[in-house]
Amino acid sequence: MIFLDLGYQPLANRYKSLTSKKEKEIKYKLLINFDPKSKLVSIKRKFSSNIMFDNSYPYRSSMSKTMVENFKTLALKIKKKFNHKKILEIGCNDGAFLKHFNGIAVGIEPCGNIAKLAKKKKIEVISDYWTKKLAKKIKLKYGLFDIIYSANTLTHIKNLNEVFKSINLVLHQNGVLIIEDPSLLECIKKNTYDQFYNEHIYVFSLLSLSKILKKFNLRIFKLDNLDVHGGSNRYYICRNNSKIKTHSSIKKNLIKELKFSLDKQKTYRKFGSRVKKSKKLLLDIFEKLRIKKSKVIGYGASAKAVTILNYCGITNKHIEYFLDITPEKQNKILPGTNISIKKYTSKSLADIDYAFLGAWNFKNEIFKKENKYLKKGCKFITHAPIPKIVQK
Ligand code: JHZ
Repeated sequence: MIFLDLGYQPLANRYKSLTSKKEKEIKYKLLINFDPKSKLVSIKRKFSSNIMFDNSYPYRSSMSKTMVENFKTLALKIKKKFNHKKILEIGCNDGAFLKHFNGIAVGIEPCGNIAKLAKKKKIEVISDYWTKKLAKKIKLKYGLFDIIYSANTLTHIKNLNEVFKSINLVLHQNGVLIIEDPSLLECIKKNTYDQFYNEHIYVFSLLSLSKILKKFNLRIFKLDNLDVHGGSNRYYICRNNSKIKTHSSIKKNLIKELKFSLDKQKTYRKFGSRVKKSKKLLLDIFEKLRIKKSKVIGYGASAKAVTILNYCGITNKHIEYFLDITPEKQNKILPGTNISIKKYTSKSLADIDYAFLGAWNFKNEIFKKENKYLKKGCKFITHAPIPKIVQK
C-alpha cells in the first residue's frame, strides 16, 4: 500500500557544482510503501548501490560529535561484553567506529574517497559493495567473524536476501551481528518524513526486521533504543539456535510497536495526511519570513533536508544559503534546488535571523555550539514533529 507521495526527488547525496549549472539530475517519484504482510516499509523506486555510492560520496560519519561519541561508546561496550577476536563492519564510512579496534578489524566501504579517509586512520578497508562474491572472498582471506556491525547501511541495499545470505557466510556460529538504523516507530511518531529518500530503501521496525531475519535463521536477542539520527534502534542478532537468551527489551519494544499500530495500514494513512499538513505549515513559516524580509539560512545540508526542500518547494527565495561543516558539500548546490552551501565558521550566525535545521537530529549539539547566537536572538526553524520556530 502506497501511503506517501513525496513528489519528484533528486538523488539525495548528489550535490551539484556551483559552476556547471547544466549538470543533469536524475529525478524519480518518491513513493513510500507499507507491505501489510511483511510489515516492511520501503520506497517504491529502488536504486542500485553503484548509482548512489561511488568515489565522490559526500557524507562523513565523523562530522558530528554526537556520532563520534555514539561509535566510541559502542566500541568500548563491545570490547567489554564480547570476547571477540575478529570484527567486520559493513559500511565503515570514514572509520569513526573501527578506529577504536586493534587486531583483526576489517571495514567494507564502497565509496573510494571515504574509504581513503578510513585507511588514513590505519584501518583495513576493502572498497567494494556488500555482495555474496565479496563475502566469499573475505571468508577465504580472514575466516569467520565473531562480531559484524553495520550502522545506517543495510537499509541502503536493495537486495536484502543477498545482504543476509552474505552475512551468514562470514558470521561465526556463535557470532553476533549488530545492526543500527533509524527506527520506523520514531519516524512515524515524530513526523520525520525526511527519513525517506533514495538511500533509505527500507526503514526497519522490530516487527519487519524479525520477520526478515527468520528466513536466514537469525534472531534478534536484544534491542537498544538510541537517540541518534532522530531515534534509532540497535539490534543485537544471533543464530536461531544460539544459546543466547532473548532479552526483555524485545518484548518491550514489540509491545510498543503494536500499541502504536505499526502493523496496521491506518497508521500509515494517518501519517501520510500529517505529512501533507506539515508541508503547508512549513511553507507558511517561510512565506511569512520572506515577506518580513528576515535573513533566513539553512543549517546542516543533510540528505534528509533534500527531501524536505524538494517536497515543500522551498527555494533560495526562502533560504538564502545553507551552512555545512563537510568540505565535500561546501560551494555546491543542494540537489533539486537552487540553494547553495557555504562553509561553516564559528561566526556564521552573526547576522542571521533564522536558521532552518537541516540537521534537526543534531539539535542538542548545534544549540550547544550556537548558544551565543541563540542568546543574541537568532532563532531556528524545525519541521518536526510540527513545523515551528524554536529557541530552546
Ligand atoms: P546527517 C546521511 O544522511 C546519509 P544525512 C546516510 N544515508 C544516512 O543514513 C545517514 O547519514 C546516517 C552537517 N552538520 O548526519 C553535517 C553541520 O554542518 O543528519 C552533515 O552534512 N554542523 C548514509 O545527510 C549534516 O549536517 C553541525 O554542527 O541526513 C547532517 O547530516 C552538525 C552536527 C552537522 O545525515
